[in-house]
Amino acid sequence: MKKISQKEFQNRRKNLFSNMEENSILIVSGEEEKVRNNDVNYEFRQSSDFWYLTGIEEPEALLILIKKDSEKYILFTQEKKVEEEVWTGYKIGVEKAKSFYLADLAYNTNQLDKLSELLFSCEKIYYNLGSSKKLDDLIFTGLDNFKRIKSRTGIPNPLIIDPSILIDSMRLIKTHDEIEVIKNAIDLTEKGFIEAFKYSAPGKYEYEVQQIMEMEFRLGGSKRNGYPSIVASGKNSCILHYIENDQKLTKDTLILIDAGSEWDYYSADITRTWPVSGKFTSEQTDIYELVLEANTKAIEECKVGNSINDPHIKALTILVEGLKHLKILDKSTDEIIEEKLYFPFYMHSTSHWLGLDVHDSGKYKDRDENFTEFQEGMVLTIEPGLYFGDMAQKISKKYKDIGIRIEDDILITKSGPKNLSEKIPKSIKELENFY
Ligand SMILES: [Mn+2]
Repeated sequence: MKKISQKEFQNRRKNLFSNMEENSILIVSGEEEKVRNNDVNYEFRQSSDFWYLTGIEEPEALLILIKKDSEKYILFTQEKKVEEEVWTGYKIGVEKAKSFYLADLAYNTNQLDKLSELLFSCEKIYYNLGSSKKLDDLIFTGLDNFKRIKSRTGIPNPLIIDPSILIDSMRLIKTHDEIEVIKNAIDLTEKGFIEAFKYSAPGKYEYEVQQIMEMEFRLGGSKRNGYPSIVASGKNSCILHYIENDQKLTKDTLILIDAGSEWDYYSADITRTWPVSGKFTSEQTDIYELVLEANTKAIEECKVGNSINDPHIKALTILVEGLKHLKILDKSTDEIIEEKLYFPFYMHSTSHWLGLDVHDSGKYKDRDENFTEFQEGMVLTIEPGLYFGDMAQKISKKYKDIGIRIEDDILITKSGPKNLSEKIPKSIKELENFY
């Protein structure tokens, strides 16, 4: 299955260079190890921005791009020491940083003084203050020194700019290869869901269903999940980020799974809800059909010319009209939306960007509240839901403990929305067929 090539990482750096201003330097730091206890660290995952630009998984590495007269790509990676590699595995080292990862120059992370020299030779520094204590210190010390000599040079401090102003908009538009990789993550997630549909039954535990599903992710080669799986049966389905996953499935209730495998750092994000006993009750059917209609109609709104707000308004309007039809809310649709009377039943938004992060980077609206318009290559989720948990039960008891969300992953194309997760069953008929 496809993975992102070094050629593609190189193209991304080229694009980034072309967006950087002349006489500037850009720094993106890799993730640092976090201690769990004593000499055991938390499982390492590279920072998404650093991965996006390098494809390097080593902790504490640094990427530097300098655009001044020419363009230079510099890497700092951990020093290669045989005595340490025998404990923690092979390091990249300066040779491979150049030969395989295509850096023009490479240093060890214990040579950071090289970076101080480079930093203050540019007018602008793209750096996300606060992203690394070590780099923050280095930059503040440098600024201090710079100020001291200002009385003689007259040169003002370099301007510090958040690099996400450049990187986020690049990550928002997916390339052909990125879309292929996201499809792989979704295909593995589909396999997991199919096994979960088949396995779930009264008497099984949520964690068992989770294991059966995630085994498919792992057997397919996915290293980890894009986020902790939500496996929520019965009233747990009304808790949006329920991850305890330790309850027994009981008959005539629903089970909601929100999960996504990660493939080559890209995440899927799918939700399906189905009946534990294999048959939707009439109350469950009322709510399920409504959420499904909101899901399918909102997907149709994912087209060039619309904005990220259009599918949300569509889904919300359908859900509100449905709640009126079921006699749960009784004001006009406009009033219900204006006064947010739907909130106890639907308290989250319909979409988020999807990519290296499950809630991927990219702007939703600008400071003047203009929503981002869809462009070819954007990938987002459509995930309407209705929840009859504690907030809703103050208004209506009839649908007590029913929580339903249906989530698909959508690619914006010139010819309309492409539902990348359309193969994962979601009609009542298809879901009941697993029993
Ligand atoms: Mn989601």
